[in-house]
Amino acid sequence: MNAADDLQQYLTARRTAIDAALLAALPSPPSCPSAVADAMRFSIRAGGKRLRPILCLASAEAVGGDWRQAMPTACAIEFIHTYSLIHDDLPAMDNDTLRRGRPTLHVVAGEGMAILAGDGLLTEAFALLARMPATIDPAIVARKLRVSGVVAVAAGATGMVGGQALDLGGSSAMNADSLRVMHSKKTAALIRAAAVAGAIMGGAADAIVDRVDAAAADFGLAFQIVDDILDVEGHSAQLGKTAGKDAAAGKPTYPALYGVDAARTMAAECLERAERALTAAGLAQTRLMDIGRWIVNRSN
Ligand code: GRG
Repeated sequence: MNAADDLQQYLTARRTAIDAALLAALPSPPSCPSAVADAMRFSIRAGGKRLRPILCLASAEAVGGDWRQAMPTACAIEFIHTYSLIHDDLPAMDNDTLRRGRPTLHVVAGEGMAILAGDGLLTEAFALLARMPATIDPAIVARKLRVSGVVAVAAGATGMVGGQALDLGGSSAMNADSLRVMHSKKTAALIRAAAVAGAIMGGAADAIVDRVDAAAADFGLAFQIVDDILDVEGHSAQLGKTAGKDAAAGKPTYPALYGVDAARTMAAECLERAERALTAAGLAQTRLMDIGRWIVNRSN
C-alpha cells in the first residue's frame, strides 16, 4: 500500500472512532430538551474533516500514549470547534447558509436554537474534559486539569473568541502582521491546543509538549493559508461551505496579500519549520507529521 492510501486508511479509522464517541458524548432526552439535543446532533452529524480530534489522538499516540485515553479530550475540542462554526455562521457574524455541505443550523432550527446549540456544545466540552475515569488515577487527574486550562485559554478571549473579535472589528485595516495575529488566535489556537492536549494526555515530558506546541502553531498557520487558497480556488460543493466569500467581502487573505504562489510557499515553509520542531522531539516519523502534510495538501 502506498503512503497516501495508508494515511487515508488511518484517517478513516480515526474518523469512525471519533464520530461514534462524539455521538455517545452528546446529551439526549429526557435530561436534555429534544430541541437543543437535535440541534447539537445536527451539526455534529454534519461531519467535517475532524482535523482537530484526529490531531489530538495522533499527538497522544506520537508521544507513546494510548490514543483511546485522549478520546474525551479530542471530542471536547471538536464540540468547541463545531460551536464556533455554528456561531460564526449566524446572521450577526458571517451570515452563511452552507456548512459541511448542509444548510447552516440557524437556517434549519432558527437563530435562537442555533445560539443555544453552540452554547450547549461549548459547555458540554468542559463537562467532558472534567469527567473522570471510573478508577481515579492522580496522574490522569492532573493531566485532565492541565488540558482543561490549555483548551479554555485557546478557546477563550485571548484565543479563538479574541481572534473572532479582531475579525469582526475591522478587517479592512489589516496588514500582514495583524492578519497573522488574528489567525493565530481565531484558527491556530484551537489547532495548537488539540496537539498540545493530546501530548499531555499521552504523558509527554514538558520539553516534548513545547516542541509539539511549536510544530502545531505552524500547522495552524499552514491550515489558515491553505484555507484561504481553497477559498479562492475551491468550489462550494467540494468545500461544503460557500467558496469565494472572503475575497468577495474584501477580507484580507494570504493569497490577496501575497499572491497564490507565495502563499503556497509560505504554507510549505510552515511545514518545514514544524518538521524541524518534531525532529528535535524525535517525532518526525509519526502520524503527527503526516497530518501536517495532510493539512497542506488537502483539497477541502
Ligand atoms: C464564533 C467564537 C467564534 C469563533 C469562530 C472558527 C471560527 C471562529 C470561524 C470560522 C470561520 C472560518 C472559515 C475560519 C477559517 C478556518 C476554519 C476554522 C475553517 C473551518 O475549519 P475546518 O475546515 O472545518 O476544519 P470542518 O467542517 O472540516 O470541521
